[in-house]
Amino acid sequence: MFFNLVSFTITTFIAYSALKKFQKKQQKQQPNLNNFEKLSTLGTGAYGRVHLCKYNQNYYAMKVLKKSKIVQFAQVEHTISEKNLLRDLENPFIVKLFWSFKDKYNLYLIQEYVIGGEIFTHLMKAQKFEVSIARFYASEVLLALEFLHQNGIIYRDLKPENVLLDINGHVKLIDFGFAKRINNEREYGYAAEWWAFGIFIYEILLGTPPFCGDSVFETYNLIIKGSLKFPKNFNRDAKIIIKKLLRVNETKRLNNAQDIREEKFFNGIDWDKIYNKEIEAPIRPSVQNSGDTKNYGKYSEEEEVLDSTEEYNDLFEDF
Ligand code: ISQ
Repeated sequence: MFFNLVSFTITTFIAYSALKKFQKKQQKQQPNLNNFEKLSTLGTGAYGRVHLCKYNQNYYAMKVLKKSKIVQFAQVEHTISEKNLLRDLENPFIVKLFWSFKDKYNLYLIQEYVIGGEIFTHLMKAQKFEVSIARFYASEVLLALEFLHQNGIIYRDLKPENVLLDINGHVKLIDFGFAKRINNEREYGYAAEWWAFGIFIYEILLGTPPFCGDSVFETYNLIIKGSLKFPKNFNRDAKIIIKKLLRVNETKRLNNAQDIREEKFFNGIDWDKIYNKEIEAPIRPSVQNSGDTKNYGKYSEEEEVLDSTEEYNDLFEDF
């Protein structure tokens, strides 16, 4: 009788411990598609959509990439690289990737939901930003690019549409489909990145990009001519830094973060405070709750067309 009781107690204890261990493991395990409640569309692109979604009372941005489209546009390498890069990166100004998974039709990237929308939207509303506002955004973007370059990565897609604002108005870079790992220090891509940074500063100060032709060909010609136009009363320090960043000859171009930080345009910037988000942002996005989508455009919620691509399955093994 006594032994029975002991054995019962031990068995119960073991079973209970096993159950607790299982529950803990379950909690730790990565969620799957069924765990996410898909809400409205935040954006659309050639390869798929980004949806607001909810999991465990929290909101996320779910980027859904159609395998068939990725194959059609020869973007298999880019999407796998986007996932791997984002998974490895941690920086205050870069969107966080929480989980990724795939099914028969799609690839899924579950990223933090950046509630303030694109800086582009705020720029269009304001038409252009004052120098002090542009300087703030340029400072945060510079730190993001500097971090990427220090990690041997070139972003290659800087534009106001890819810079989002968080709840407090600080920037978050999204979309790492074009980003590239570099193994050569003296790589030409860094100079091209800082060129894009010059375009970014120009665009947020004036509301339009500096080189804009009626066709790609015309735009290209304007770029290689490098003839820049500034309005009469344009800020002097801004003009100087933009000119240095947009020099056609990349060997003469301002092309490293340290030198750029030291330009007069950034005079007075406390870089540690910028990094720690201790400088109050100039625009605080207006939101009603943590799942508010008012800072994003409206999209029709189309029924998904499922075009199975099982034949491509091995292409996405590394995703
Ligand atoms: C995060 N929040 C909102 C929109 C997004 C779009 C793409 C990637 C991440 C995002």
